[in-house]
Amino acid sequence: MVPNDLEKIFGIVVALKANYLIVEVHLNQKSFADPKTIRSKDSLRLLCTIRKRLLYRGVAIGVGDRVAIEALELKSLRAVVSDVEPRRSFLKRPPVANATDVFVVLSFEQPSFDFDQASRFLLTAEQTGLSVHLILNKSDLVSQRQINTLVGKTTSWGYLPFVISLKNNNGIDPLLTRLKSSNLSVLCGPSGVGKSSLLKYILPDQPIVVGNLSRKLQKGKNTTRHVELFSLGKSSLVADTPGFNRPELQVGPNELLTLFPVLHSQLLDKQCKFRNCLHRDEPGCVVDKSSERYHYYRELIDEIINFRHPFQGG
Ligand SMILES: Nc1nc2c(ncn2[C@@H]2O[C@H](COP(=O)(O)OP(=O)(O)OP(=O)(O)O)[C@@H](O)[C@H]2O)c(=O)[nH]1
Ligand SMILES: [Mg+2]
Ligand SMILES: [Zn+2]
Repeated sequence: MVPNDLEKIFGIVVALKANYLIVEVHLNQKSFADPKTIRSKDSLRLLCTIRKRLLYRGVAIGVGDRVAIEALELKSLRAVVSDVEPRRSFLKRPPVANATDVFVVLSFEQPSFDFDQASRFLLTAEQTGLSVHLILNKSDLVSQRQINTLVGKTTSWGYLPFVISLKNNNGIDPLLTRLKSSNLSVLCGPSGVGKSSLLKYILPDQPIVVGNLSRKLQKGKNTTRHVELFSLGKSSLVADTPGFNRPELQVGPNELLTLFPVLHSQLLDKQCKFRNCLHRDEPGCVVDKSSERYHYYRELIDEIINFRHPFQGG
């Protein structure tokens, strides 16, 4: 950013609205002229336009970006974004800049857990290089035995899931602790699994809309339409995002194994004979073919090699 950073007011873009950015600023900044009227609040949300200079430069600004603002009008809560910091990460779908953690949210039922879909979400999440976590919601709709079976399975994939029920207030505390220890968490998953319900539960005063399920299919109705960030205390943000069913994964054959944590960890202390081993039937391959997820890896790698189009999502 340009010099004189200490005198600038910084904020985070928390949502996009038509041609405006909604920027949240914390009021404890040195440069903030803190008038009496707003002293009771920790932060403000401002409706911002973007300096033409930035638009001409073609700078992309989206949810999660850290920006500098000027021309602040406290009465109307308006300001102008004058600069943007370089991004540390960018998640393409859902689009979020500077995310640190991806929480894949799925439900046991309504909509029911689908292994192929779960894998697609986890693999695309792994591709971001961010920390990946799994939340299984609606435990109130299944038996303890069904919970144990699914938890056993996903644990063997390398994901010890947060099992929760928002209806019965179950399992939420450890999840909340984890969310609060991350800088910027993104909740992603299919429509109707309870992403917005989770945020509404944690932040009951926020205007978060929870949807109904379609009666026939027990699936979500795409209630959340835009990405929006919410503050969890001082230094944690969580993104609610629109649900979608089939993430698109574009991955080269040599990268695929790195997206399977348990298979990939087998290569930490040993090596396959050939450096370009794709872990199919090559001699001297050290990947354990009896591992829980190997068959899924095998299907995908065969598809990639044969068609070069593993997933076409929508
Ligand atoms: N039985 C049960 N229902 C739940 C639970 N959590 C959420 N729901 C219901 O699931 C439905 C969908 O919840 P939402 O929070 O809107 O789902 P979403 O993931 O945000 O969906 P989109 O915004 O469409 O992506 C609502 O009817 C909730 O009441 C739960 O723990 N148990
Ligand atoms: Mg939602
Ligand atoms: Zn190998």
